[in-house]
Amino acid sequence: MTLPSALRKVDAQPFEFTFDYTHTALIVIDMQRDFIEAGGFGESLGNDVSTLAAIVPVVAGLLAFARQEHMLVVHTREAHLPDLSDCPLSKISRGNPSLRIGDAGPMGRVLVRGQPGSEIVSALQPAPGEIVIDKPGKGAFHGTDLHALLQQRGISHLLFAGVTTEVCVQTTMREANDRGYDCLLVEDATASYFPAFKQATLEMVRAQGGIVGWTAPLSAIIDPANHIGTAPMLINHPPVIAELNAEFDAYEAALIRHDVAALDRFFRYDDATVRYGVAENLYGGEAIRQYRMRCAPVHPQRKIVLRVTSSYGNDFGAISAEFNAPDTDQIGRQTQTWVRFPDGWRIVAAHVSLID
Ligand code: TIU
Repeated sequence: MTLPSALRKVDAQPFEFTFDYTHTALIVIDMQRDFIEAGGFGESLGNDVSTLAAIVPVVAGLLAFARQEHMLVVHTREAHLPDLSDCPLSKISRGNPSLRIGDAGPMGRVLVRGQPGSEIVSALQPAPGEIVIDKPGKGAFHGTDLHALLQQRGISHLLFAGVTTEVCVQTTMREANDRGYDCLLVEDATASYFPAFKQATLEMVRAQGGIVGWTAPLSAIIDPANHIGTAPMLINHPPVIAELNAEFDAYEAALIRHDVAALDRFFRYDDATVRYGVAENLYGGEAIRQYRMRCAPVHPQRKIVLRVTSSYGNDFGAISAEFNAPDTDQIGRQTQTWVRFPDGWRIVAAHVSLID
């Protein structure tokens, strides 16, 4: 697996867009059946949905690129709670649609979470570890924790794809721009029911020196000539340290309550994972799992007395801690090496020992 540590330079409008893909997320807006297939909300508003389906292969190509580069991927869906308590009356009552939000249609209740219409189309299904956000508004920041999720992960740059260009995509891009993100809209990975509105949106986004952001086609983003070197590695970046400490706290809590299933999940299940315990050398995820099932609980008064956490880049860290073990009067030490995988942080090596 290559480490995500390169800068890219994209030939974009109104000028070059530079991004470090360890600090960039792809936001795929509302590629759900309600907008793209017949029988959903888009068609109920009187739209011809066929123009939207055409971008699915391009969005799939962009997703493949983002995954290859280990970028954070966020999918959004415009979908309300079943009781519509998060849907303003103005949104339900606006206009004269053939089906209103919450009505039963050919793809279940229109624009309601969990209904077939709110599913992301099959070719663009989220992969494990990718974030999926159900949003009540047109903008993905309104009424969601998207900003906090991006801040936690040190994200500063966003690539945008999805539908519809001038409604949910543009609204979200403007929200992001006001929150300090550099945003690039991928021209051929977005579509509108009204081609002229798409064109106007591309132009207004990049006008006035990129007043809202940049635009570029997919080909300019995936061009291998874009690589312009290695980004400086962020060491001990506070959001990454906070994530590692939260993982450590959760691991420690699972130890105290002897939650074997939870403890198992913290270790990467892989032959290369190693755990040196106080009295055993365990090589591989299976050996660690077997040990967990037979090991005794830790002393309930066990306390962490010192902890040092370090991180290198967004996806790698080490935690060293001293703990007291009241039953032995000795000082315990443990060191864990953590790596962020698509489904979360996992320990890949650990060492526990006791000294007098
Ligand atoms: N109607 C329309 O163009 N769009 C929406 O209602 N939602 C999104 O754009 N996702």
